[in-house]
Amino acid sequence: AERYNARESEPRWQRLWDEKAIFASKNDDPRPKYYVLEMFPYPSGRIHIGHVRNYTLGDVLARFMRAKGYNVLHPMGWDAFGLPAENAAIERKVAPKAWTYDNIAAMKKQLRSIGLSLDWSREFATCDPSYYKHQQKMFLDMLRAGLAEREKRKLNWDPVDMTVLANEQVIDGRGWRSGAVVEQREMSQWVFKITKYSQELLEALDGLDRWPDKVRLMQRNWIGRSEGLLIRFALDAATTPAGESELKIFTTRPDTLFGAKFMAISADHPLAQAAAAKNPKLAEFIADIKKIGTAQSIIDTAEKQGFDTGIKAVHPFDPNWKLPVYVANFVLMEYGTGAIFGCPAHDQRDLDFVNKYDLGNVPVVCPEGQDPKTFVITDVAYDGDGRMINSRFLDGMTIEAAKEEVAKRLETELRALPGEGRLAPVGERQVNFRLRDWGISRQRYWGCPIPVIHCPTCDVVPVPDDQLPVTLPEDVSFDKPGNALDHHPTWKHVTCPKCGGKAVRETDTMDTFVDSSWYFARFTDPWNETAPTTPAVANRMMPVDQYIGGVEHAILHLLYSRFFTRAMKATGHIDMTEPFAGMFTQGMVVHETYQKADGSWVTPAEVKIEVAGNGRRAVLMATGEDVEIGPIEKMSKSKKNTVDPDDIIASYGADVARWFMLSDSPPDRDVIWSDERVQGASRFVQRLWRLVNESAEIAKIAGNKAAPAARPATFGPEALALRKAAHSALDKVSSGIERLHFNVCLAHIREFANALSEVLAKGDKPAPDLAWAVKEAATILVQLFSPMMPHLAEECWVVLGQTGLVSEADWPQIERDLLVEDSVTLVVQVNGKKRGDVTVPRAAQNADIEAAVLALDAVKAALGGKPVRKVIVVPMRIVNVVG
Ligand code: ANZ
Ligand code: ZN
Repeated sequence: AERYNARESEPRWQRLWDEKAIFASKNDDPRPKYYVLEMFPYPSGRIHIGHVRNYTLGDVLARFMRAKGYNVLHPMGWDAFGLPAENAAIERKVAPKAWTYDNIAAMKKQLRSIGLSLDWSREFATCDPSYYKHQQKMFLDMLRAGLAEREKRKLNWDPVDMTVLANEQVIDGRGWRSGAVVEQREMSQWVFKITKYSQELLEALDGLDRWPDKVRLMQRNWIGRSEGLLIRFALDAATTPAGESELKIFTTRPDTLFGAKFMAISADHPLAQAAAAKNPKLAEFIADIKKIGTAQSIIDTAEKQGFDTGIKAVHPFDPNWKLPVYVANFVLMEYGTGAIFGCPAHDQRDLDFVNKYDLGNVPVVCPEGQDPKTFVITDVAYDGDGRMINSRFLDGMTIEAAKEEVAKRLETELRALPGEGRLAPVGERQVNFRLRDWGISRQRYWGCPIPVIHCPTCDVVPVPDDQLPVTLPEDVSFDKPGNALDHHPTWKHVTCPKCGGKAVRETDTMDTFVDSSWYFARFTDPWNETAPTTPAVANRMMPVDQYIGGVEHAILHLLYSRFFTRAMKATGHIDMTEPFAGMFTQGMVVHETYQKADGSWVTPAEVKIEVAGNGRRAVLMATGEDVEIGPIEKMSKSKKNTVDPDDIIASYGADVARWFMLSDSPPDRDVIWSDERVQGASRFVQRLWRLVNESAEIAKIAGNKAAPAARPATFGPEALALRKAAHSALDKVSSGIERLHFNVCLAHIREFANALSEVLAKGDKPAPDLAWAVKEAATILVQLFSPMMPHLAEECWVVLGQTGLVSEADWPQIERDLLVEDSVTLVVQVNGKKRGDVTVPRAAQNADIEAAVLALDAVKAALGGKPVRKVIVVPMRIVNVVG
C-alpha cells in the first residue's frame, strides 16, 4: 500500500463526521448518558499543546463510551471574559469583543483539526449575552435567597491602574503592573455567601470517590476547618486605653495556655488602632507592616515583626500573670478574632517571634520517652503529641484531655461583658473555617455586568427580570485607566426602576470564575432562551461523569462550581449538589530548553539535535553554532520551549500528536515533548497502516463484504493463539480506558500489533481458520486504536471492507473464554530461596510439576548433588524443593 497520508485523510474525515453530525447528542436519547467534559479554554488566540493533551484525553474516553452504547455528551465552549481582552484593547486598539470572537474563530479551527468528537451544536461563549443573561438572572435569584450580599471589605487598591488587586498581585506592597504603592481601601463589593456551605462542602468531599485524593485534600485545606476555643482575656486597666477592657482570641491549642508568653493582635485590630492613637511610633509601625500586603504566602515568608503596645493581658487562670500585647505582622484580621496568645514552645511562628524579642519559652507538652527536666526548646517548636508539663492542674494529661479540661473550666467561668454587665462565659468552643465569602466584584469592563442599580433614595435596586440582560456597551474607550464602564458617557445613567428618579447602574462586573461555575449545566440545554437550565434535562444529563483539567484549577474553580451548583439547587435551577462525579487532573507538557552562548533562548524549531555516541548535541540550524541543552521545563513563552500544535499537525498529522501525547507517560504526570519520540509515533502510524493493509489481503481469503466467510467451527493452534491475543488486548484496553490508564492501553495495542505482525511475517498462505482470525484481529486492532487515532482508524476501516464509520461502530464483544490462560508460571525455591521459575500447563499434575522442577539446571546446581527430601507444591504459586 501507499504511505498513509494524514494531511489528505484527516480533513476529509473531519468533514464527514461534521456533515453527518455523529457527535451531536440528543437530550431525548433513551440510552444511558455519559457526560465527558474538559475544562473549556480561554480564547487567548491560539490553542497550545496543553489543550491538545487535555482534549485528547477526554476525546479517547468520549469515543470509547460512545462505542460502548452510551449517549455521550461531549460539548465545548469558551471561557471568554477576562483581562487579556482589555489589555489587547489598550495595547492594540482592538475592541475586546472583536478580539475575543476572532480568537474563538481561530481556535475553533485549530480544535477541529485535532479530530475531536465534540458536539459543536451546543457551543457558546460566556461573553454571549444569551449566556450571561441567565447568569444575571441567577445572581438576582441568589440575592433574593440571601446567597449574594453587599459587604464592606478592605481591598488592595492600585491608585495608578485604578483597580482592585488580588493579594497575589501585590508584590512588596506594590501593584504588579503599575509598580505603584498599593493602598488599603474599604470598599463595598458583592460577595457570594459560600461560607454558608463551608461544612457541607467539606463533608461532601468524602463522597467524591472518583476525585484524586490530592485534589480533595487541597479543597479540605482551603476550607480549613478547625475546632478551638474563643477566650476572653481581661486587660490590665492601668495599661489599657480607655474604653477597652478585654481581648478575645481564638486558639486551637488551649492546652498550651501555661506556655503563653505574649499576646499578639493584627494591625487592623480595634485595640491596635486605639493604642496607636496615643502612640505615633506604633502608628508608624502599623503603617509599615500594612505595606507588605496580606497574601498568606507573603505573611508566611516575611520576617516576624512586632511592636509592644505596653498593654498587658491577664492570664485566664492566674490574675497575677500578665502578658504583653504586641501588634504583630503575622496575625490576620480576617481569621478568628484577629488576636492570639503566643505559645512559643509549640508554635514555630511564636518561637521565631520570642527569639527575636527575647521573651523566652516554656515547654508544656513533653514527647513520650523524653525527660521533662531536660526537655528544652531552642529554635524548633515542638508540635507533636505528648504529656502536659509545667501546667499546674493539667500536668500529666494528654493534649486532648488538657484541651477538654481548659474548655470545661473556662466555659463555666462567667464574667461581665464589657459595657453590658451581663454575665457570659470566659471561654466558648468554636469551629472556624478559613474559607471566606467569595468576593465577585471586579472593576472591569469585559465581564458580566452585575444587574443592580444604585438609587439615592431606594439604595440598591435589582434590575427587573424582564429588563435582562444588562448588556455591555460596545462603544467604549480605554484611553483612561480604570473601568471603561465607569467612563462611558451614558451607559450607567438610568432611572430607578422603583421610584423613577435618577440612578446609576452598578459598573462592577463579575469575577470570571462565576462564568465558569455553571457552564457545565448550561451545556445540557444551551437552547433554552428563558431560563439558565431546563431542570428536567439538567437533572438527567448532570452530573459530569468525567471532568478533566489542569491541577491549577483544583481549588478555586472546583470549589466555586460546587458552591454554585448548591446555589442553583437552592434557587430551583437544578436538583443536585455535586457537579462533577469524576475528576481527573492531567499533567503538563514539558520540553527541553535551548540557550545560546549569549544567554538568549531559542525555540525547539530552530535547533537540530545530533546524537553522537551516547550524548546529544544541539546546533542552531541557521548558523550551525552550538546551543546549550537546558533543563526540561513547563512550556513557556519566556523560555521559548514551546511547540505549536499547528506545526505538529501540519508535519505529522493530528493522530500522531494524539498518539504521542497518550503514549509516553500516565495522563496525570508530565509528558516530555520530544521530536525523536514524535517521529517514533509517526513511524508507528505507517506500520499500523501496512499491517492493516496486509491483513486485509489475507482477510480476502476469509471472504469479503459481499461474501463473508462463516466463522470456522474450530481453530487450529496458530489461529487460536492470535484470537487469544486479540481478545486479551481488547479486555485490557477496555478496562484501561475506563480507568484513564491510556499509556498502558497504548502499550497493549503495540504488543498486540506485534503479535499480528508475527503471524503475517510467516508469509504462508494461511488456512481459512487463520485467515478468519487475522481478519478478526485486524478489525479489533483498528477499533482499539480508533479512540486515539480516529482518522487513521476510519481509513483502515475502509481497507478492511467494513461498512459505516468506525466512529459509529459498536465496541467489539470480548469472548471471555479466550481470556483463560492455559499455562501458569510458578516460582521455584530450593530450601526457601528463589532459584528460578517454571511454566507448566494449567492442568498439570503435581508429579509432572515435580519432574519439570527437578530437571532445571538452577535447581540441580543449588542442590549440589544432595538428595531431594521433599517437594512442596503450592498450587498456582510456588514449588519448594527441600534438600
Ligand atoms: C495558641 C497556640 C499555641 C496556637 C500553639 C497554635 C499552637 P488553624 O489551625 O489554622 O485554625 N491564630 C488564630 N487566629 C489567628 C490569626 N488571625 N492570625 C494568625 N494566627 C492566628 O490555626 C489556629 C491557630 O492559629 C490558633 O491557635 C492561633 O494560635 C493561630 F502551640 O493559639 B494558636
Ligand atoms: Zn429609587
